[in-house]
Amino acid sequence: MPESKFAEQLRFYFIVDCEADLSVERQVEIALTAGATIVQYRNKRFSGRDFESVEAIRRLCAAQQVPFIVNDDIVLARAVGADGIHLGQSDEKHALARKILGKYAIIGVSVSTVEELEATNLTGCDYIGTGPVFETGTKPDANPVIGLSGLARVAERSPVPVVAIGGIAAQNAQQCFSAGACGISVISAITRAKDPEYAARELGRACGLFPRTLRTPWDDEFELIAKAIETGGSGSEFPAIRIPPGDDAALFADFPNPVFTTDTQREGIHFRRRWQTMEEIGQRAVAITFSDLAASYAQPVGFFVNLCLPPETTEQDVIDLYRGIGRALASHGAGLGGGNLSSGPVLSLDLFAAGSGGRIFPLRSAALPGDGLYVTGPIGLARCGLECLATGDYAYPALIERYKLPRARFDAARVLRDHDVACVMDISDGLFGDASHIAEASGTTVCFEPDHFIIDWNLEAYCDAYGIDPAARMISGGDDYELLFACPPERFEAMQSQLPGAFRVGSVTDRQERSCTGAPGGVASYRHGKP
Ligand code: TZP
Ligand code: MG
Repeated sequence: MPESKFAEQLRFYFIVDCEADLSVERQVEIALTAGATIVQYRNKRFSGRDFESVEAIRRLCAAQQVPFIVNDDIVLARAVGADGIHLGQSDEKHALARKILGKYAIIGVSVSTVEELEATNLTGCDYIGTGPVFETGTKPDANPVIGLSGLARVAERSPVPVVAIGGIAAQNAQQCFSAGACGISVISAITRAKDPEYAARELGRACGLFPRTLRTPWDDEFELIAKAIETGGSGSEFPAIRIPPGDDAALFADFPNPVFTTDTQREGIHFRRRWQTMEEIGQRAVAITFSDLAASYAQPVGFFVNLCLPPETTEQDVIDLYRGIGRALASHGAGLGGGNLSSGPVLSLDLFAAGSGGRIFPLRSAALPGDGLYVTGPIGLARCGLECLATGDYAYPALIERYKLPRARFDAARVLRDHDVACVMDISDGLFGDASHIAEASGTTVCFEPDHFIIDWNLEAYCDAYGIDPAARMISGGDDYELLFACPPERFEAMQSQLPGAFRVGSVTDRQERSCTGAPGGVASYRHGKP
């Protein structure tokens, strides 16, 4: 199995010890400081009283962007917002865990021997924990010791990365890696050591990792807002904003045809912090909000952001986020009008943008039977990029880039506007869903024509590798933020040379029974609230 980014995250797998003298929070601090790459909460006697400490550990891990796994208890994992779950052989709960924790949760399963490996259905499982490799006093009911040879046999046959467990310490860690383990998992080597900090540091070194300085949360809200605004650009250099952030409201200069739009980005639903830097999250937030302005033929003028920050957010995080926002705003000649900070359970951004509209305001309802349906560029890529980030497959950087940093298509919008295209929207949820909006609003039916699709070669390579139908992915995958528009075919021909990358995706007909036809079977778009 190729060494993926995900396999690297398994390198130093620390499991807490609820029976040790040291508090579990302190254990996790020590392990993270030493470079631990993943942390598991394991408590065979869990009660509600422990919940706060589980939350504290999750926050510690989140602040370092280290995945946090809960052992065995799917409900606890869900309640605390863990990144994944580790299940034993006897649990047989993989499918249930996937259903409850969602498709991006990390799922690990204990597998001791080759016989067990062959008897276990690992579909949907991301890694296995294999051991005990050496004698351990930590798990009284552990299976017999399998030794390095047993580990090597499992590692050789396992379709997923293997984490070695049981009696592992700095002295024997390298032997486990040589036997084929992607990671080593430890409890007592740290929690029962005479000097836990030293033991953890040695383990980190044996894993080839560097110690890290733990990031600490922010404490002075007003100072932070001031710094963040300074980083993001105060807006004062933009002529449209006469009084920039700092007062109760921003004063804008008059601008023609005011257009306003709003959007939301929430961690766990729209993005995951461990996939993106804060700067990228900020840049993406601006791009997707401005994409609605582009689809409305409006030029961006101002941007507002209300941030909800979970306790693990650091001052540097907020500054980085504003740097991303500022960079994206500057590239569009727009300024920050203001915003707000509050605390909350997950990182969330409520976004608002003001723009100056053009001579026409395109509508979803303006599609007419006889029109062709077109997109301004490649679609389906962002969804694949999102999957790459979730699985740690870094072989498709163009797809990942597309998800992380979409572009609002003002350039294409200008061409469409100059040719009086009256029906435009941006593709956020996916072609199927967004074309359905056009069909519903205009009282027409959209018929997809996969034969006309231009398949991007990055998408094709990914779909080939994963056995996906590229046309189906182009119809269902969202987050590309290309523009979708309807117009007579002659009009498209007249502007095609100015829209490199644009292509036909379907036709508009009189209303039939359904909004959309011609999609490969079972294809639909992402819909919030729908499984
Ligand atoms: N599963 C197999 S061995 C083991 C578990 C949970 C205990 C590992 O603990 P230690 O202290 O690292 O040997
Ligand atoms: Mg939109």
